[in-house]
Amino acid sequence: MISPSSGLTRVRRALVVATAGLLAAAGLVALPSTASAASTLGASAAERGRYFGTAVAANHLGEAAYANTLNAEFNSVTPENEMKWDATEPNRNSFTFGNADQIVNHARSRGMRVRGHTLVWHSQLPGWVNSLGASDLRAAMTNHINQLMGRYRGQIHSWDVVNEAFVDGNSGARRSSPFQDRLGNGFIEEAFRIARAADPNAKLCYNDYNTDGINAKSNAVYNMVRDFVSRGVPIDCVGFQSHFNSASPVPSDYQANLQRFADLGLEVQITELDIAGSGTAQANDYTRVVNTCLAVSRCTGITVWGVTDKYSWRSGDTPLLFDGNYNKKPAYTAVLNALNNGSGGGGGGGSASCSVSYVETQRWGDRFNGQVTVTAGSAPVNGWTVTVTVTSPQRVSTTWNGSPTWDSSGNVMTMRPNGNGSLAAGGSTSFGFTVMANGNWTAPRLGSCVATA
Ligand code: 9MR
Repeated sequence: MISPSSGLTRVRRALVVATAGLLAAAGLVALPSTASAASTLGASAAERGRYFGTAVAANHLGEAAYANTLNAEFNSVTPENEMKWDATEPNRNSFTFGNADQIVNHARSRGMRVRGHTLVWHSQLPGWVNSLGASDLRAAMTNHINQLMGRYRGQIHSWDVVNEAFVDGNSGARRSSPFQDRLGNGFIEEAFRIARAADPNAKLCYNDYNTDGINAKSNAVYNMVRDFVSRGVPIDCVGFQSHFNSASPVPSDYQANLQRFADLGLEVQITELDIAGSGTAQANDYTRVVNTCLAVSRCTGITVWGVTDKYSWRSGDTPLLFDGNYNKKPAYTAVLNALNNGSGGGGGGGSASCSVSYVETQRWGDRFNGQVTVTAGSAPVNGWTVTVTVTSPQRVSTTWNGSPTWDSSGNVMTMRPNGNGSLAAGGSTSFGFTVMANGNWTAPRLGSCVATA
């Protein structure tokens, strides 16, 4: 869903670009020959139509080096803790907005945008919320969303309406919380409906971690948001926190995962990025993340979870772009280069692209065969990923010329090459499958083709 304000922003941006082009043609301004002119994260991201943000803590804003780095480099901020329930409503219907106001004012007076984080979350909940029965809890959740979103109405570009509602692991199950346990599965949908009315111009996001690659948890989120989209439940975006370390590295199917959510018509945002480590390895991982967002046209921005290693929530680690003395790390340079389309190393993205087409090749009384052709763009590709979604109660009974994995519903097949997936520029390959119709003859839906260089 696209809010009127973002539509206007886009039109305005297009006009600015067109005007600059005319002036340049008339020799009135010098336009950079590439997008590499910008020298800060925010400005470089803006040239790619995206924001580059950071989590901010109000109690550090008085530190000159912190504020200077923030002000120079970033064009979006997320209050790290100041908008959470325990910070804003420590006692029922008694709201404290001082620290959140400080961050919002700091950001907006300097032209930075603000992400709201977070309205409904199992963590950092004051004790009184835990002791409410269902109808009181529903009233409290409604009031909390209305108060928070109402105070900052029109000032927040995206809100994390619900945060981390699914468990880790293979079950795809919901996490126990007062909301889940007392209001049931419908609490997420209820929260989004309340949020839409409270600030119709904010993008409404579901946000979670360990959902960055294709796995049981991200499949569960995918199924939920696809259902929301199909039933008109108001949702605009999905946040991928992207807290990475050696146990949870940048996934190889990161882009394919973001793309499948984008293919639902939703924005995707990288919301809490940090990557444990240092030096070149860390820089290369950051490059991959930036290239992933740049390769997904609906990926509208990246937020790192802190300005400096000095204050990272991962104490003892160095997961951010500025070191403890606010020096730019190799990871910083890698991010800036990637945003400026330089060669940041680490691969991913690049100019490799592919497209897909579908044809039904045969039909019987109870089933049909489908064939998907994958065609490389103007550069060679080394691999590709395509999602194929069938409509329940259809079932895919067999596949050929590809290596499939399935989501927990059994409706979404993620197909990758069987062995060597390289294609020459313009080259193509096909895979096929049989769909048991079970009375439903709807054609399968294809996600975008995602290529690796
Ligand atoms: O960075 C936040 C840290 O200062 C808090 O102590 C912690 C409390 O739960 O929350 C951290 O931020 C989390 C974010 O709100 C949601 N996703 C995971 C983040 C890191 O734990």
